[in-house]
Amino acid sequence: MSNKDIHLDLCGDSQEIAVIHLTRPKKRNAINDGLILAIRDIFDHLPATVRAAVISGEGEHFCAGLDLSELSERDASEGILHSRMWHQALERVQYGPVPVVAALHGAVVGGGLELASACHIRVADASTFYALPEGTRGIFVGGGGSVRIPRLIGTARMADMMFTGRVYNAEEGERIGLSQYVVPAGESFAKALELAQAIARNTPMTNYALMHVLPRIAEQPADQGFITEALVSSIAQSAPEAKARVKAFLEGKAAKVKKA
Ligand code: 1HE
Repeated sequence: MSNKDIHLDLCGDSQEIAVIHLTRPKKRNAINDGLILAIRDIFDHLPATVRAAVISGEGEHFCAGLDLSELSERDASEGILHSRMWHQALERVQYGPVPVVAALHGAVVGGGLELASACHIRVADASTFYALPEGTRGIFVGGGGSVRIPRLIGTARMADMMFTGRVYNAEEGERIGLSQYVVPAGESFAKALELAQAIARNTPMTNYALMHVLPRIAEQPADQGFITEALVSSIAQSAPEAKARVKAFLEGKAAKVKKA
């Protein structure tokens, strides 16, 4: 489905990185129905060459959340279907084919934070700020935020953001777990791309396990988590590519871990 509010580029020698730009800067990349469906479709149809993705927003802000101009006419049953449509789309981001790095700047608010939360790594630049204005607008998150955001920052912090309209800046966001990285203003896209390139060099099995198994283990009781971990680690280490990588290290042909 083509949509002028989103753009997909492929980059890297083997077209292994998908770069997905939200291109609706005049409306601060607010997400209307067409755009959420386009996000779903892009992740459903990523070319087979792609090993990692970056998502970013054009203009001064990453994303202003739900397009509020579409909200007023919806009744309760339409609201449920609308929320479920967001869930389906962001499920494709979180549990889609490849890890996704969000390059954040400016406003990451409401549904914009819900989109960022569905990504696997968030890189914020110094201009980034986070908020959940749904609370003060008399509505509630509907794009999976109540499930994903407490897992990043805890229920109490999310409730505070919604009760009081609290806004976190980039540094604070990293400290509480909204992003894993903070970089100077204007540099989040370059850093996100660098991370995506590193991710793309991992074995597909490792990336699959990190995306699809690790979050499930985190939800399991410990005794089930340990057995799931044992199964997955034995599958991963039996892959020929994993054996070749370990052998290369033992022969001094692979990079050592360097002090941070
Ligand atoms: C929008 C939206 C939007 C901007 N829906 N049109 N999200 C919010 O409540 C965030 C609302 N937006 C803002 O607080 C600000 O716009 C920003 C802090 C993001 C940016 O401020 P600024 O000064 O750069 O831009 P602006 O002048 O406020 O907005 C520029 C235009 O974008 C303006 O339209 P124009 O026709 O007057 O030019 C705004 O109306 C429009 N715009 N944000 C519609 N969100 C799955 S449930 C998710 C629940 C939610 O996400 S609730 C929404 C939360």
